[in-house]
Amino acid sequence: MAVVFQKTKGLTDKETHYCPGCTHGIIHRLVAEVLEELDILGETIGVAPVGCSVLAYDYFNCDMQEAAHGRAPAVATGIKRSLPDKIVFTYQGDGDLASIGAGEIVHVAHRAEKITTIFVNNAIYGMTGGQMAPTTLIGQKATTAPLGRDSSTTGFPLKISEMLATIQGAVFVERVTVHNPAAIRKAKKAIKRAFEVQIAGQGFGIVEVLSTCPTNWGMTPIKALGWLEDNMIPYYPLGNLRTPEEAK
Ligand SMILES: Cc1ncc(C[n+]2csc(CCOP(=O)(O)OP(=O)(O)O)c2C)c(N)n1
Ligand code: SF4
Repeated sequence: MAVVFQKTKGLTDKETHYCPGCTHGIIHRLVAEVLEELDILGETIGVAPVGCSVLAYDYFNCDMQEAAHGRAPAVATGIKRSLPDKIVFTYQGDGDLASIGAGEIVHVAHRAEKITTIFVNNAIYGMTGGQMAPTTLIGQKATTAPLGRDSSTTGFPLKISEMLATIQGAVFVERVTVHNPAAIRKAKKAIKRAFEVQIAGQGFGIVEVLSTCPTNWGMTPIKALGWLEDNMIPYYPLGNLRTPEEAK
């Protein structure tokens, strides 16, 4: 019988620890499929974050390095500069990248490091139990914002992709989502393009992926997908913000 679908070689056989309905797993699969399709699994080094995806080094079937919270772009910089022929990516949540790691992500773009970042924005600190992140929406409840985020005391959610798109060294910036099959196909295209930009040596690339955290949002997986569509996409519009052609 013809094989019509099989698990990508880009993932190991390890069962993931993610909660039911968490979209981290879908994003892992897309990255892994892209690495396999571009035939770069053997040359790729991923940098795992601190957050729910802290064990990503067990799931991606390529060389992996763990970094301290928020520091993945700095670790990736060292790897890429010492091994320029390798393909280097970071996989980071919004607490990791937009809070403690805000400086690292700005300066990796500022230095135009030739690495790729997969930025998983689920608008909350997942691993540590649902505290407010810089990306938490106004009115969204978190353990540290039990009445919902209030802009008068905590400001407004940070639009990382828009911010990075103002930096010349960030040559590929796109925001995607994985809340339905059509969106997942588009997300994969963006991830592939970001890695192609690195292969062509064109500069820093980032794909922000809107993601769900049913556990800390206090929703069923299905409700969480709808909440993402109704609440996250209006504030974090999807689409490409920068291509290498525009960055010239
Ligand atoms: C230096 C340091 N500060 C704080 C923490 C605690 N910590 C671990 S994970 C995390 C937040 C993770 O949230 P996010 O990056 O959004 O990833 P998610 O778990 O939602 O995927 C925090 C604050 C830590 N491990 N190290
Ligand atoms: S806590 Fe949230 S982000 Fe972490 S695995 Fe569970 S659903 Fe996913």
